[in-house]
Amino acid sequence: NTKTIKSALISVFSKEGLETVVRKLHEQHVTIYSTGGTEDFIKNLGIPVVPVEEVTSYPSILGGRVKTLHPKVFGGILNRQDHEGDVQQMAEYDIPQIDLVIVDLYPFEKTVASGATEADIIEKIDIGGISLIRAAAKNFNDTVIIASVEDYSKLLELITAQHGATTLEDRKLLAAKAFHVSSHYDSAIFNYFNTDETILKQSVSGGQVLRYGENPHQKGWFFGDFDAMFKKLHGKELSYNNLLDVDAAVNLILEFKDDAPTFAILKHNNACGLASRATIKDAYLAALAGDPTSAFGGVLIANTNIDVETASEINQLFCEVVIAPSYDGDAVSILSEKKNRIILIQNDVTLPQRQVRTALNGFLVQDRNNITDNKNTLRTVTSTAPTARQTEDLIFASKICKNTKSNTIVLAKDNTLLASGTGQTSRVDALRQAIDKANSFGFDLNNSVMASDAFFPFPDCVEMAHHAGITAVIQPGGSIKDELSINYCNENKVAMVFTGTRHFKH
Ligand code: 93A
Repeated sequence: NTKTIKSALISVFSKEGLETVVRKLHEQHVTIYSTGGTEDFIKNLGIPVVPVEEVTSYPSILGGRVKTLHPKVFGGILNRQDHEGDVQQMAEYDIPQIDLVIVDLYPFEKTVASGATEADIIEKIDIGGISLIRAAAKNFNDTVIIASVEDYSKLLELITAQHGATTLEDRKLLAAKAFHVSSHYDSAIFNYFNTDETILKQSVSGGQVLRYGENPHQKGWFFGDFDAMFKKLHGKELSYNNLLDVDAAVNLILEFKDDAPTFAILKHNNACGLASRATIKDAYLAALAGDPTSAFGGVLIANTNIDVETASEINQLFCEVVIAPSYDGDAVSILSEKKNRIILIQNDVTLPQRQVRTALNGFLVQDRNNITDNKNTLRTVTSTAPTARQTEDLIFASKICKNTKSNTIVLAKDNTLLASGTGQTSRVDALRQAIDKANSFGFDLNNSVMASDAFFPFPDCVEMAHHAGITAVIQPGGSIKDELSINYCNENKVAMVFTGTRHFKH
């Protein structure tokens, strides 16, 4: 499917690099058609050129807005040479064949950037040029398209080394580059026009418009089916940040689905209080005691029914959202006295198995972290093994750790979150934060346990933990220096277990 270039239509805004191209085309006896300024430029080189007006029998009209937009031009570019009807019509309407199209578009972006007036900017929206590019690229089976000065070198190579012969592969590649140019060009025009809110809204159609995004000056949308997972029993619409917190809360509480009554309080997507107890009221009170300061304005979630007594306790606190799988009727009435939102979570709630977030000019997709550490997957690596009580707390702490921003350290005892270090740039800082917090809320860290989302590259964390009274540690393991932490634990009778599973949450 090799074709030889015998004719070319050249219409370029920038004449840079054009002289070499035109001289080479002339050497190969290529017939050149051209528009106004480009035609003058070629004529001045002493190279024969056919004005496009001669082809169309029309002058350039409307101040240049219509110069190439004509069936004789587009017919010459779009005709299929192996199509009988096309060949016949080419002859019937006396349309000249155009094998090569070279275009350099009006500089729209540069004009916008220069601070030109709107009238000047609009005049720089190229219509004919973009159509020439798209037509030639569409018909890559027969036509060669050069839509950018950057492709001149490729063209020169084809004219020189191959005497104007091109393969289907050459033409298709140039077509792809041409559509890249045209799509970028149209995006730039869209961005210029897209200052009006109604157009912007349309650009994310299908989403539920939220009051605003993370902050009041940011717009926000939610794409999803909230009602498939929850029933809102009371309160105003959920905000962007509420939805993020509800997501974090549901992910966290699902870890305790089959456990004793468990209550969690979250702030900024992290648990600031969490406890399992014989009753949900006790679990709530223990969770609240974990960090009563942070609990203010938090998102609350229970793994079981919220009864009247618990509702009365919750009402002492200002919170944003309360979530539970069920409520006593009177509990809803009590909670409804406040402005908070009350949400009923469906029993068989399932979360998507793939997670999506934006990154750079695209987005990232990953599987959900479906691994929950359990007794059977733990490997004791120290001479001291954790007791049954410690093992329960280690698993408890690990489940919170998995649902907390990295780097994180979680300290727990007796099914109670004592404190955590969240979203720190170093694990030592996370531990220091956790110890300080636990101390400030009056917790005794003796015989407490520590969970880490990732391995310890140095023994500094276990040293600090031991000095604070911590006696058992859960971590993935896998550092080349694991031995240093293990040795330290052995010397100080601290039990340590490896899970083999890292739980980063970035
Ligand atoms: O105003 S246009 O959209 N109308 C047209 O029919 C047309 N045909 C080519 N602009 C048009 N062009 C553009 O003119 C080309 O994309 C190129 O940027 C420029 C070349 O004009 P000249 O050859 O007169 O310098």
